[in-house]
Formats: sequence, structure tokens, C-alpha cells
Amino acid sequence: MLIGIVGKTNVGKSTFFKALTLMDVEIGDRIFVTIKPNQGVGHVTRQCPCKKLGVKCNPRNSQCVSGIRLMPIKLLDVAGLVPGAHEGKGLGNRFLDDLRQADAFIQVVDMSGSTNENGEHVESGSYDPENEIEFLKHEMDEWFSGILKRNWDKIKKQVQHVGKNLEEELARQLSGLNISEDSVKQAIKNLDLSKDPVKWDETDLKLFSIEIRALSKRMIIAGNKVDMKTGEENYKRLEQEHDIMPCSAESELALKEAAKHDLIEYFPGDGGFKVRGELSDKQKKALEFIQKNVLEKFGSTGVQHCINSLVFDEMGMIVVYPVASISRHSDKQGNVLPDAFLVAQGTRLKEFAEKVHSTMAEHFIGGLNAERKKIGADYELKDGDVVEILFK
Ligand SMILES: Nc1nc2c(ncn2[C@@H]2O[C@H](COP(=O)(O)OP(=O)(O)OP(=O)(O)O)[C@@H](O)[C@H]2O)c(=O)[nH]1
Ligand SMILES: [Mg+2]
Repeated sequence: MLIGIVGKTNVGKSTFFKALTLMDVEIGDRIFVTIKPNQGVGHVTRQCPCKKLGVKCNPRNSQCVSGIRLMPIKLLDVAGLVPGAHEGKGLGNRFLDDLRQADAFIQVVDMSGSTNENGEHVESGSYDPENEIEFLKHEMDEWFSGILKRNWDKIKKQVQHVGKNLEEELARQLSGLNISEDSVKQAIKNLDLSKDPVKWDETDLKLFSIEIRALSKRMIIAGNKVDMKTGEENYKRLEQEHDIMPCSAESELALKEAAKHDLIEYFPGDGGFKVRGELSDKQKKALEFIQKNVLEKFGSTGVQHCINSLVFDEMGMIVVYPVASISRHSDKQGNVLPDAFLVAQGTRLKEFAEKVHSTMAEHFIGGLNAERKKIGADYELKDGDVVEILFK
């Protein structure tokens, strides 16, 4: 799974990315600091079943820290977008193209209102971040509809003269954007559009682009820089009407760095930290600032909450733990709860077997749940399920 971190230039995308990956990427208070995309690995977190089962786990494809499972997720930090990017403004289409393979997006918005739409400095609080909220969706919709418009004659020809199916043909044209035929079918159904492309007018094409983008690229808004006074004020004003997650990427990064250097004990997403090492006055002041202006006000820095919420709430993913022996909750080597798989809600046991191992799926018989009860091919997996897949 790949998550794109997107937004206007200078809003804190690279800071957000660095806070999640601790990769050494460039951060700067000027426009277009990032040009080439940065790819790295962050983690989503979920309660691990080890506590409930009363076992000590030995994870292989993930980690477990005090009963919280951390599962790796690929992240992409791209250059900043400016309005009109789809027409080539700013750095233009190039980094829209970098985002093709992303499954979902975190849109970072600078809540402090200290840079205008082009990323230029203005007096703090004088730019209304509400303008930023809609423009990114608009850019993406235009980008999608641009691709379809450019290929529309080809699509029509394939359907009219070669006898191809419209849904298949649309999916083929959009496959480079990591969009499935199922999403295409769903969008056409939701909008009640004709299967004959000749009947589509420009509005249909536009509506389809919006629908397919909303269905296939989930997005959440991270309202960044709420540690600043104007950031907090704007957040309080805009949260009434928009779904925004308050966050302070700079605070999360500072806490993670301090924990890395053993100065504090801090777990991503927590509402506090414990001092462990000897702190300088400057460090003490910085941590007190974060405690008072971010953690006490918002409950956490919001960064971990953003990525978790995107994956689990917006994308509807669940975590399933396959084991070779349900009685020992382990693989063949005795590793307890070794693997955590992120799968879509609605995944059935047989489909899951295919994701775990193709031979398991080929010789599939059924499964056992944590209570050692039999489950069939059509069993719909639930979040936190531990299952043994039975095969011949
Ligand atoms: N106060 C505050 N400043 C932040 C926060 N996050 C980032 N910044 C600052 O905002 C500026 C821009 O940060 P970057 O992470 O480089 O922003 P970007 O969106 O990647 O910018 P481009 O790559 O140029 O598009 C830097 O000076 C950061 O230190 C935050 O949570 N609070
Ligand atoms: Mg950047």
C-alpha cells in the first residue's frame, strides 16, 4: 500500500513524512524545497491480539510494542502543488504523475495561514487555509478528466467499432492510475451512466472523473501547524464545516527525534511522554511548548492519528493474523502471531488464503478461528481475526 503526502508547497509535507519515517529529507521554509519525490516506510498502529490471548508474540513482518502492532506502509512525499498544476503551473503535471500509483492521500494544509496559495510568505493568519481544502480535490478531478478527455475518441472507437465493453476500456485507460475495473463499474452504477460512450456528454465525463477519484483515492486532511496561535484559531473555525485532523508535524518529529536519542520515552500517537535523559534548557523549553500547546490541547500531535484514520476508517482496511497452528497461535517455527496482514473489509477466507500463499489457495479446504471453530471459504474476516488456513 502506498500513501501520497500531498498539498501546497511549504505546508509541512516533508516534515510530516520525516516524522513518520525518520528519513533524512530536506525541510525548508521556502517554496519548492522538495522536487524529486521521497519514498519511505512509516507504520500504522493497531491493538495486537497478543494481550487478549495472553501470549507473547514474535512478529516477523511487523513489530509489537507493549501490545500495539506496528505495520509498515509505504509513503511518498512529493513536491508542492499549486492551483493550475494540472495545466502545468508550478512544477505542474510531473508530480501529479509521481502520485499515479498512490492508493490514498493525506492532504497537508497549513492551518496557520502564513503562506498564500502559491506558497509565498504572507503575514501569519492573513491567508485563509479554507481556500486550500478544495483546490487539491479539484486539481485531481481535472487531472483525471484530462486523461479521459485525451483518450475519449480512442475509447469510443474501441467500444463502437471493435465491440469492447466500456467499463473494461475505461479501466484499461485508467490502469496507470492504479484504478480497478470494480471501481469503474461502481462509479458508472452510482451515477447511472450509459454503457454507450456516444451518449456521454462533457458533464458526464466530469462527474465520472469526480466519482472515480473519490471512490479509488481516499483522502484525509491534516490541518498542520496547529502549534501556532493562528493555526489553532483557524482549526477551531474550520473544523465546524470540514473534516480536518489537527496536527503538528514539527512536534511529532521533535518527539520522535528526542525518543531516538533516549532523551524521552514516547510512543507515536501518545498524548504524553516521559523524560529519561539529561535535557538542555533549550530542549526542556521545546518539550514544554509541545506539551502545553499541542498534547494538552489536541490530545496528541495528530500525525499517527492521521495515517491510522486514513487506512482504517477511510480505506476500511482490517488486520488479520494468519497462523499455521491455531492452538499455539504460531507459524511452523513456533513464532507467535508472526504476520499481520492489512486487507480490505469484506475479504473472505478463500481470498485471504490467496494473499497469504498461492498454494494454500489452490489446496484450500477451510479454516479455524481463534476459538478453534471451523470457518468456510465465504467467512468474512473481521478486524483482529487470528485464523489457521487448512489445506490439503
Ligand atoms: N510551526 C510549525 N511549522 C512547521 C510544521 N511542520 C512544518 N513546519 C515548517 O514549515 C516549513 C516547510 O516545511 P516542509 O516540510 O519543508 O514543507 P513542504 O510542504 O515539504 O514544502 P515543499 O517541499 O517546499 O513543497 C519548514 O520551515 C518547517 O519547519 C508544524 O507542525 N508547525
Ligand atoms: Mg517538501
